[in-house]
Amino acid sequence: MAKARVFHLNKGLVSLGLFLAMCWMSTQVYADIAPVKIDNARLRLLAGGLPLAGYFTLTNTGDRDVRLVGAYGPAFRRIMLHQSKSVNGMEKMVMVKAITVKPGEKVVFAPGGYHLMMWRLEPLKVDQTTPVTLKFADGKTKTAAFRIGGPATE
Ligand SMILES: [Cu+2]
Repeated sequence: MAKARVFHLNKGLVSLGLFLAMCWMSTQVYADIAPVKIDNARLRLLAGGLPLAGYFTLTNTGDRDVRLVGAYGPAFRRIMLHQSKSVNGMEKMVMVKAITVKPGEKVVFAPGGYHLMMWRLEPLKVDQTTPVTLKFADGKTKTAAFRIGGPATE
């Protein structure tokens, strides 16, 4: 009887150990992914060497603020956060250091407002997709496939 009990205890410990190991592994995989949703991710491709504009909707699906601080992707030499503003009737672009999104809220990147300004490394073709990773202040990231559209992309 005593022997059987010890056996059960050990078995319990082994299961607990396995369970903890699995928890640890899943945290390792998911800890670096920001709790956000990226919808309608698209790029506006202009002719020549002009930088592209990146648009999307970013939703905070977590329970604390997220702070977007930058972006990068394998097809780009440089990506900056920009905002178009109308100043005295003139359209002007300004650099943005960070954008904070509160839990459950969203921020829209669209023509005339926030956008990614993207300098490409390689030629890109309309209707292809290319991955872009958004970078947050806490070091977490989220990657989405951005669909490449022509100059009329809105
Ligand atoms: Cu810009």
